[in-house]
Formats: sequence, C-alpha cells, structure tokens
Amino acid sequence: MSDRSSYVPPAVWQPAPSGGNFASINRPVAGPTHDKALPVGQHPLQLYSLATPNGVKITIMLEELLALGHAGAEYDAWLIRISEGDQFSSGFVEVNPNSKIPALLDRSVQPPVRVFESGAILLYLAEKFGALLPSGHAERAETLNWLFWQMGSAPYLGGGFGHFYVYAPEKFEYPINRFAMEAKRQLDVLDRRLAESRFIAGAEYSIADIAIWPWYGALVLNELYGAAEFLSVHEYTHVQRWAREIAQRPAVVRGRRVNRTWGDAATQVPERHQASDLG
Ligand SMILES: N[C@@H](CCC(=O)N[C@@H](CS)C(=O)NCC(=O)O)C(=O)O
Repeated sequence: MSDRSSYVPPAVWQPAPSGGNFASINRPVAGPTHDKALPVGQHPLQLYSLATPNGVKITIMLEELLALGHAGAEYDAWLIRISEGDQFSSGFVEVNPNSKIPALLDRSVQPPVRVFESGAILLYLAEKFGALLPSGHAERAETLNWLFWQMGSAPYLGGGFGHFYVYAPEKFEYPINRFAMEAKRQLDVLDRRLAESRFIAGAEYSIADIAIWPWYGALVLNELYGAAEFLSVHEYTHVQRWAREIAQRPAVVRGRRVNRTWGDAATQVPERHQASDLG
C-alpha cells in the first residue's frame, strides 16, 4: 500500500483548508450564516431540495403519490444550491437544523409540520397518504428494515467511497480501498436480497426501493461516480435487473428531473410548481 502519511494529529483539532470539492461549504459548527426567509408557494407541500441522490428520493416519492391519484401530494419544489450555501439561510435552518437537503414543510396542517432527513420524509409521506408502505405488521417491518438500512449504509457509499474516489483533492489508496470494500459488500447485500425478491421489501414497490434506488440503482447503472467498472457492478445481476426496472417508472423519470441544474439541459427542471413544469 502507498500513501502512508506522516501526519500526526495535534492534541486539539483546529480547522484547516482541506481542498477537494465542497471544502468551501464545510464548517465545524451548525446554525445559520445569514438571514433569509424561504419562499412559499401555493401547494400544501413545500420542498426545499436539490436533485442529488438524497433529494430525488423525495421528488420521486411525490411523483409516485401524484401518479397514484393523491392530489394532496401537489408540491412546490424550491431549489437549494448547496454549493452556494443556501442550506445555511435562517429560513432553511428553521426547517432543517442540520442544514442538509431535502427538507419538507407540510402546510396542509396547522401549525405546519417540518420534516427533515430523507428517510423521515419518505415515512411521513407514506403514512400521510397511506401509500408505498405495506400495512401488514411483518411487511411494514421489512420495509422499515431496508429504509433504515439505506440511511445507515449510504453515507459509506457517498461520504466514504464517493468522496475519496471523486471529490477528495488527491487519490488516497487507503480510504478508497476501505470504502470500495464496503460499497461492494453493500451491493452484495442487495444482490442477495433481490435474488429472492422482485422489490427490496417484497413483492410490492415501496419507500424502501425509493430510498435505495437513487444511490445503489444509479451506481450499478453507472450514473453515480463513474465507478461501474472500478466496482465491477456487472457482477450484481439482480441489482441490475431491479435498477433497470425502476429507472423506467414514469414517476422516477419525472422525479429525477426536479431541482436538477446539471446534465442535459432539456431534462433540467430547477423548480417545480405544477405538473406542466415537467413538460
Ligand atoms: N441523512 C441526510 C443526508 C442529507 C445530505 O447529506 N444532503 C446533502 C446533499 S445529498 C447536503 O445537503 N449537503 C450540504 C452540506 O453538507 O452542507 C438525508 O438522508 O436527508
């Protein structure tokens, strides 16, 4: 192994420039950096987000709910440019004290309910509309197993593997090896599950699929980190089959476009306020 560092941690850590993508928005404290209220649209649900894997979980969920006929799931999706620090506005911090997208405000109830953490938002919406979360005790437990599996696992894929493979200022062998190992182990967990089950939690498409697909589905379709060859994703044939099936769902195609400001210009919908915004 190369890259053995001579770095010796000091007795007390001090902030230092780290380089790499996102270094400019990282800081060791929470709370707002500036006073700015969030915009509010006409719909009951106000989403403040960006089309990252965590963000599209919610726009896919909302588009699925609308496709199922839940008119109460109409939403305004406002763009939060995380690279410009929008997540540190006073208004955003009021909705999510953790300053990360996605964040949801449900104004259909008084007082309005704030919901942050993508898993909590998926669960909130599933319960509010009675959809995409089985009601049977065992099936519900299995769905929540995988929803929480995703919340615990994806940081190793995104903050671990993706960070060091793509965003870090240099290619460091130790963390890339460590997190590639874990990413492949997680893919194998999913592959074994999907060998026995059409969808993640069973026969029914659910919030577990919606949470997991934007990370692991996109990864095996080579739409995340350009790492398909590096991680030999062709080995995970069941994940591939599942990923392709979900990618074709119209609500998934629509949801992935909302709050998107990169890639093919024709597919970008930076803000969504009505169905016609998606063409
Ligand atoms: N566990 C959170 C993670 C959210 C998250 O990491 N969001 C990222 C974008 S994908 C973000 O807002 N980053 C901005 C920042 O760290 O300042 C969730 O699932 O909602």
